[in-house]
Amino acid sequence: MKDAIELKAEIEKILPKRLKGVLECYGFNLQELLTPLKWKPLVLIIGNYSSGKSTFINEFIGKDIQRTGQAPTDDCFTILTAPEEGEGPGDITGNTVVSDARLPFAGLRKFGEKFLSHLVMKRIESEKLKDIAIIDTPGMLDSVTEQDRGYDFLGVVGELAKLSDLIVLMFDPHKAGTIKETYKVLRMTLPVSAGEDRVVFVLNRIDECENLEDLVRAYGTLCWNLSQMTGRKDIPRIYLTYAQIPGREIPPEFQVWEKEREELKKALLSAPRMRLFHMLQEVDRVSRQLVLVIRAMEGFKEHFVKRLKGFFKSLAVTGAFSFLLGDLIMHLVSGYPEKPFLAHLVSGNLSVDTFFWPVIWLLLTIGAGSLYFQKVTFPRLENRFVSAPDELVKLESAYDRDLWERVRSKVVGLLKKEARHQIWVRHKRQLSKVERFINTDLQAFYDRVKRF
Ligand SMILES: Nc1nc2c(ncn2[C@@H]2O[C@H](COP(=O)(O)OP(=O)(O)O)[C@@H](O)[C@H]2O)c(=O)[nH]1
Ligand SMILES: [Mg+2]
Repeated sequence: MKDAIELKAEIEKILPKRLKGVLECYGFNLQELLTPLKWKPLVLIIGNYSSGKSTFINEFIGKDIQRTGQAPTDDCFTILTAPEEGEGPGDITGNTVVSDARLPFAGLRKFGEKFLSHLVMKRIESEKLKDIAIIDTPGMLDSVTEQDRGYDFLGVVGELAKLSDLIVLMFDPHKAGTIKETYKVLRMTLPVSAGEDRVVFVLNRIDECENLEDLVRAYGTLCWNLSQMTGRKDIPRIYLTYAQIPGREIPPEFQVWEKEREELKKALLSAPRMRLFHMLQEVDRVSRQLVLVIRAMEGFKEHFVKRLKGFFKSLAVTGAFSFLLGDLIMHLVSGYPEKPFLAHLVSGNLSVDTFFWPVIWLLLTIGAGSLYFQKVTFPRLENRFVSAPDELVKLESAYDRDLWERVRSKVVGLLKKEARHQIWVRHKRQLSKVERFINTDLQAFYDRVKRF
């Protein structure tokens, strides 16, 4: 944990030093990047109602804190943690939680008062909760009743998942796989690179299976449902667990799984280490998003330069024409001036005065041309890429394509707001700054975390 705190401090110091200017240049917010890294490592526990989430948490802490029961007993999101130094135990309301600048939960405010009245933080004296916080969640119900909650339940889960370092997804044999929606939210909010390593799957309450045959069937169903949801061909590890309920005999053939419960608890304690990876992945992801935005802006600049060159070429041609022929046309239309420039040129009779009209025509052409470029050509270019930003970058990997999805709107926003400014930015220099950061600083951090 000490290493984690040190490393975090270093990242927080080096990020602004290396990237602040670049981030700001492209509309990224450094603070936004640092928020998920605030405070303690977080463990989020989600799953069906009465799959045994609260029972497991109580067992982990060693105290009966959370209410448990067969019916959907608890409809609150509860953040459980030990009090900070100088603070006592007690409950803190949702409103206070989202207002506390030391905590990373400010982003939850947007889900409204109704949600905030279902958010609480419980400060409990517990050694286990010193270095981590656990979030207990109300169970998922079926989708019809989901709407009755009065707030965007899945939105909240997604927001919390983004902040969490470890996500425990708990099922029970009766409802193995009814949380497809949740899984979709998880996939959408978690960084691609986080992969599944941040998600732990648990099939709980296995003691309620009649016999081994029944258990194998439940396990098979869950695997099937998971593969449907994840699209993965391999099966992730699924912890098979049960709680020791007083007065309930565990059939001997199930006792081989007893140790899985302990392993799951150990996995929770690995959250601080996961936090380090999470932190680096987060920084990694944003840096790579930044790279894509810079490449898009460089792409835009290149298109602009190409247009500009074309513009200069045609300006040179029309300029030469109007220089030579402008006053000739005037002469043909109105008889004035008496002797056009071309006639002077042919007779070799040139003086400063003979250049008056050609220069006027040349300046007029340049003026009109620039105006056209500014008012017509440039906005057209801008509009073209606002409606087709994908043409700005070539995406080589699936990872890049996924990142691009998340920054596309940012690119469009930049084009709409400050396309003219972006033309003057030296993107290549900015790009090499970010790439240097990814390849040296970030790599060094990764190497260190791997050694922990
Ligand atoms: N048989 C059995 N019952 C369990 C197990 N875990 C929890 N329960 C019971 O299931 C009910 C729901 O548990 P709870 O922890 O409230 O579920 P939650 O809604 O997911 O928080 C309670 O009555 C628990 O006693 C288990 O592993 N085996
Ligand atoms: Mg509960």
